[in-house]
Amino acid sequence: AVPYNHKAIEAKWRVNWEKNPVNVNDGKKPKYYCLDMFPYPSGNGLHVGHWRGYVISDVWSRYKMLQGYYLIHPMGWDAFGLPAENYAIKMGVHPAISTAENVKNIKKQINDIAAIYDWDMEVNTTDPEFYKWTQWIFVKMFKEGLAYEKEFPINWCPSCKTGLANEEVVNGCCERCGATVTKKNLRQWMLRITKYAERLLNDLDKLDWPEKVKKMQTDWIGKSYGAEVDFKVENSDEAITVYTTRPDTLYGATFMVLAPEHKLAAQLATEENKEAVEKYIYEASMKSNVDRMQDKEKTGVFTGSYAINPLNGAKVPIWLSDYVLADYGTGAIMCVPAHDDRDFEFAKKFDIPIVQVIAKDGKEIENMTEAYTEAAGTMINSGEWNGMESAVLKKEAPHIIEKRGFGKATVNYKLRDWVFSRQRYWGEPIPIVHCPKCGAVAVPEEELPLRLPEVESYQPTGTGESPLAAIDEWVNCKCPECGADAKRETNTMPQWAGSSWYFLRYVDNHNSEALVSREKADKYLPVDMYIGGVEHAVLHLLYSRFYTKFLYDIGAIDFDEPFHKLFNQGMITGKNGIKMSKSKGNVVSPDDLVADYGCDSLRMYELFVGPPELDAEWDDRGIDGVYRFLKRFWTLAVDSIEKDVTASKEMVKLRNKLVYDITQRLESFSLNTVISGFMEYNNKLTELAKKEGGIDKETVETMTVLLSPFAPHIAEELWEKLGHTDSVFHTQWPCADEEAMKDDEIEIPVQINGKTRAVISISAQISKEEAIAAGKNAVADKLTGNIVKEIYVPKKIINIVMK
Ligand code: ANZ
Ligand code: ZN
Repeated sequence: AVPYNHKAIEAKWRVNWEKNPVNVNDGKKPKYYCLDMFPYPSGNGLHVGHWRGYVISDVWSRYKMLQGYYLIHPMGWDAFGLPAENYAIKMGVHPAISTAENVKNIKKQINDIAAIYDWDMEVNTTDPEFYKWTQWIFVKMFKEGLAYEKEFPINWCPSCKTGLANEEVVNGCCERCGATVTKKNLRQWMLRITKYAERLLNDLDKLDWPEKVKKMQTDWIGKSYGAEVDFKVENSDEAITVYTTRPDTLYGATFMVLAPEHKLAAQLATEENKEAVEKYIYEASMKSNVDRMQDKEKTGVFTGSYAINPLNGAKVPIWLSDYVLADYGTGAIMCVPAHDDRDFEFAKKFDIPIVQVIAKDGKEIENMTEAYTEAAGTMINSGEWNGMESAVLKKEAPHIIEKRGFGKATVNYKLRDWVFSRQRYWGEPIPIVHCPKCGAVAVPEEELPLRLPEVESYQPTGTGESPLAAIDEWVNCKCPECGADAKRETNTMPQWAGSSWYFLRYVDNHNSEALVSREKADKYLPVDMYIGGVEHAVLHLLYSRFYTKFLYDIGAIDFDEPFHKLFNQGMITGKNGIKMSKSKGNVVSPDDLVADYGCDSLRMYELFVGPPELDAEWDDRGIDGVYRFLKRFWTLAVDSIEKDVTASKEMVKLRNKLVYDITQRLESFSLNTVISGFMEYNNKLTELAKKEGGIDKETVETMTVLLSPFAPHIAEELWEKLGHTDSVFHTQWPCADEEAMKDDEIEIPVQINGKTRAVISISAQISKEEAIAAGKNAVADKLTGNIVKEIYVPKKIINIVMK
């Protein structure tokens, strides 16, 4: 037979597919939307790690096409953000120019994967025709009261010289550059994502997402039930409201701590504590939230004032400490050192009494060495609550407190509003005008897009103003409402802005009237399958859900969750599990592998390296195994096509098992075992072919179709050799005939000491052990003695010898 020539075959089909695209919308097929997380067009090029996700999504897409769907499988560019801007600063090239250059290069490299993207749908977040709608969404949010200004100490990256959202701070460091995050008091644009907290939490139930990701979002939203309790300040009219999730421990509150930023903090200081208190407040203002929460020695200062525990009238000292955050709960807590770790540590350090109120086995602990933090046990030292189960009381206490009039039951969320402004150049200008009379006014919708102007210096100023602030002719404008002299907002949006809704735009990417027409949205959205890295589990996926819900609420679309199913692929790493990166010098380029083995082999090898959801270490050498498999199947197929063999019963059975197994593995996303399955079945087919002089045409066809999502070029070539004039992707994914898969059944007698006691029917292919087990099972009640021998004459008889 003609040898397998991957170069010629792949070149041929690229040209053919270009001329006759295989994914066609006939208006009758149902749609299937399979989306990749769109890339940032960096100048570094694609390595074999990048291929993995694209191959996974392409395999899934082609499989869906073969199941009769019209495929929506677009690609675009998330192109605003720091790398392009930093490059501009270094090289003096406008970010738009370097971005366009990078897009061109990466697009070429993505084409090498032979993924079936519909480039007519391409979007780029930096295109004014795209960001017009990013700005439009902001204006709508502003008009709905969801975008607002606030001055407060935000997370500040001193290296990127910009503010960051909470989600962008990882262990106290900038998610992007790793610098230690500090605090800066700045006027910010905020998005009221907290208004959606409950829906964002509840609707997770609707989603077919990995449990791990759902849990991360659940934890991030952080819903908790508790109570707000009012403590009167002694000798004053003031009261302090604390937020607690453990109102059951109220009798154990031996002190109280306020965040240094609490509005009463300075005021509570008595004359002799004044100086220490003011110094402490100043020092805390210089630290970041994460610094404050981290495990290190507690600091604090006593104000000199006392509060009254409303339940038992006890006098509790009021302290300030930076372990209490200003923007969580009420910024003040009641401290129960016996049952909270941080309070325990604080009480030990400052010698404050510790009163145990929950006893695990009804016994009070002599000398507590650590807090007992579980809500399990009976109440002690708690007046009328003594003897109650703490778990029960935990639920009832908020209502008791509410009834007695010194507080109320509450629900609290960890989720904060989204800090949405960045003090950088390369982002969407926030479409707001500041008017001395009207305040913040939205740029009229018909004037969008508000284009990003050219600047001389992209350098971040570090002052908290973006470089746009330096362009007078852009900044100075007229108020859209009253016509007075006004100034433009000079902050830009975070990179997440465009990626929060881009998936809606693909299906109507040239629409100048709407971000997507309702007609197209109804027809082609939402996304059925979303594929990308797990690093976006909170940030991008939470923001996208928020945007989608907002657009649903204003009637722009008719669904309120963007991504029905989510798959997170693991990373391909270099040796020893180290992330592939240019700086580590361990990047494997796909180019040589494609040249030596072909695109089909590399695609299959990307899947063969391990379970797709797990990280996998790359080793070039393994690709040879996949390549040899393709060569063997090619030879078997081409030889068989020439011969026209009739299928035996065994061949039909093997063919159907093949379909059944591969489909099952594919459906469960076990893509690495699909590839090993192909290899195993190819061996079995080859064995059988030796006996029967080849494999029949239908079996060749079946294997070819099954292989086509994985190795589209070779499949298309064989499909043509099989005599088809249409693309393999226009046929149907085969269906296993379960009847034909069944092994032949035979009836055989089961004897005990030579006497037939039962007749059972078993598969002819069954092993000796299985046959004997089935036989013993059938006569179990008669096996009363010691079995000395078990005999199985294949397909004839089972005999059990007993003493
Ligand atoms: C008394 C108490 C007793 C508490 C006890 C815990 C255990 P989550 O579940 O994370 O919402 N807290 C409240 N506001 C705080 C703030 N601004 N900064 C730091 N800590 C704050 O945690 C709620 C608990 O964290 C609250 O319940 C409060 O301490 C503390 F045995 O109140 B608890
Ligand atoms: Zn005005």
